Amino acid sequence: MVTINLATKEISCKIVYYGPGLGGKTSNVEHIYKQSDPSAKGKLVKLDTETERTLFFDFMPLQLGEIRGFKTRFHLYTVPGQIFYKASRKLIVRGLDGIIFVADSHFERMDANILMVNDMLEHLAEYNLNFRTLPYVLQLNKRDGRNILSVDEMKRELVLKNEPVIEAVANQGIGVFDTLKAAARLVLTDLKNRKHY
Ligand SMILES: Nc1nc2c(ncn2[C@@H]2O[C@H](COP(=O)(O)OP(=O)(O)OP(=O)(O)O)[C@@H](O)[C@H]2O)c(=O)[nH]1
Ligand SMILES: [Mg+2]
Repeated sequence: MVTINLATKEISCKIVYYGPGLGGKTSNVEHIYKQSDPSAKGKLVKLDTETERTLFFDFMPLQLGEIRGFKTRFHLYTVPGQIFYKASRKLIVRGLDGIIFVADSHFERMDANILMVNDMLEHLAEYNLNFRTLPYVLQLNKRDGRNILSVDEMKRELVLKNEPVIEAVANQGIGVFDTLKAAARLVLTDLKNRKHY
């Protein structure tokens, strides 16, 4: 849920990275963390297992410029992609303003991508969030992999509406900021279009 603080002139939004296990969600946020100016970022909070799989969430607040004199603050979360953390994913979806789906481009991960798309749609429906109007970006990650599907094949399987589709190699930082910018733009446009603001 977008919150607007009139006293501090700040707008805060929540963006969640969703997707299958080991798809590269945490790598996206880590890259953003490393590349962001210290004055613009908060702490990167990570709760993970000994093998660096996200256990509950990764979270980082990030300041991304101003609109009409208001500072825009984005809170970035990643869900744990392992199947059995479904309950944690549901908690993290609560109150979100935008989603970035990080798909794994490997041929053998397509089933896992589709499973997670359905898991995401299920959780959104549980909170009565309308996917049709929700800011949503599809990231095709791991484009450096060997056994990967073509962009067209992936789009055929995974595009759900008219969302921006961005190719990435998250652990090298390729496509990471383009993805975040696309999502931020959609969230801020959505905010402007809402009549009750
Ligand atoms: N080759 C390659 N490896 C990547 C890419 N993106 C991430 N990785 C690696 O894939 C592994 C998993 O990445 P994470 O970012 O931890 O994946 P995750 O989606 O957060 O995984 P969970 O927390 O378990 O859901 C790490 O070893 C990353 O370095 C990529 O584009 N190409
Ligand atoms: Mg993770």
